[in-house]
Amino acid sequence: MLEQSKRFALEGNPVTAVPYGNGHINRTFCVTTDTGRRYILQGINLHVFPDADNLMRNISLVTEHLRSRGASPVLTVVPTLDGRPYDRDEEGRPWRVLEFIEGGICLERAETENDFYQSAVAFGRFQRMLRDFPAAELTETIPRFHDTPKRYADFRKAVQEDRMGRAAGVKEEIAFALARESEADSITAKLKNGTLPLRVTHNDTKLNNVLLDRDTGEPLCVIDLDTVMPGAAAYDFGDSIRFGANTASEDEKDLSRVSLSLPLYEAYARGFLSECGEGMGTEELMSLRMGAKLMTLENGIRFLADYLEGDVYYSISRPEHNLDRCHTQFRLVADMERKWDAMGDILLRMKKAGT
Ligand code: ADP
Ligand code: GN1
Ligand code: MG
Repeated sequence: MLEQSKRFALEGNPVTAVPYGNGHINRTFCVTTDTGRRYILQGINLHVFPDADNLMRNISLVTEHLRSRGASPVLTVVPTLDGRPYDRDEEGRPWRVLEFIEGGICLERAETENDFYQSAVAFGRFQRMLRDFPAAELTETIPRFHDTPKRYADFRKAVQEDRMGRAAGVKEEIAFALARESEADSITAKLKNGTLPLRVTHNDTKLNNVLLDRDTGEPLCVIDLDTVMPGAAAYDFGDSIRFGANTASEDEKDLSRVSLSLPLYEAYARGFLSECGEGMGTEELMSLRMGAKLMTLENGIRFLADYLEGDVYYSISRPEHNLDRCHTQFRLVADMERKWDAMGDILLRMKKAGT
């Protein structure tokens, strides 16, 4: 990895490169140079992002826009020694370097309600700042990323092919998913017929994709911009809830610990709407609740499909890791169904209070 980092225009000579963070997609390292400067070195997952040129072009367009709107710090790409946005190794894998954003903390779980509130402010602000971004300029890095009906079609195919012979062991999980398929187009249909506005969204708003200021706890920077694309506000709201308002981790084995925390849900809604709630009509506001359910369901079927396909998409660190992840998502969906009215009331209360 050290050799790889030497091909970039770093300040100083790289002396260490250690695996870093908990992303499921890219291979991430923290590189330190002899001047003490730190950088993030990432091997881009070619299976997930086959078009590195357009991926890096999106990031540069989005970060330029954020900068022009006063965001600081903003994710910054460090060019190669010959001025390109990324490098390719002998096997053709693309590598990029980002400036390490110092002074931030990156959480895997919300330690306090305020942490989660602040992450909501960060993602809400991100979405607001991109309101006037010319969406047509962006390439869809992963086409139909949050098109839940398409995710269902992929899931059905994985079940049918049953490449690893695992389907017989997960009949209940498959039945759970299929029983909810009729809801899959709740957001996509409304985007298509114009009932919901198309916005530029982050699309992967896990808590560990935002940095909070280590001293003040306030938003520092939204990171992991690989999936910034046109989408619905509900996608960003929903994905944050699925990950951060779960009382357990995404891969918790003890399912009795998994539930939706309504206080965390409420804190997130407050933070998110304080930044991007202005001008949001009731239809879009109420779609946030459906976003929470659909993003959780969608991730559940994606994890299950990957388990059936032999764990080819997400990094795993144990044999049934994807199945464990699927279980937490489905358990959370079931809990949301129980708390459905309360989830709606919280949003309506906020509208009344003019948050
Ligand atoms: P993945 O797509 O695999 O999730 P990320 O871009 O989210 O990759 O990076 C993985 C982790 O690396 C993040 O969760 C965060 O902890 C850390 N990270 C990424 N970029 C930066 C950065 N510019 N500064 C500091 N930490 C970063
Ligand atoms: C992946 O890249 P990372 O780890 O932040 C995935 C998301 C999933 C998430 C589940 C490009 O996010 O869509 O929701 O794992 N990213 C991509 O934890 O597929
Ligand atoms: Mg990430």
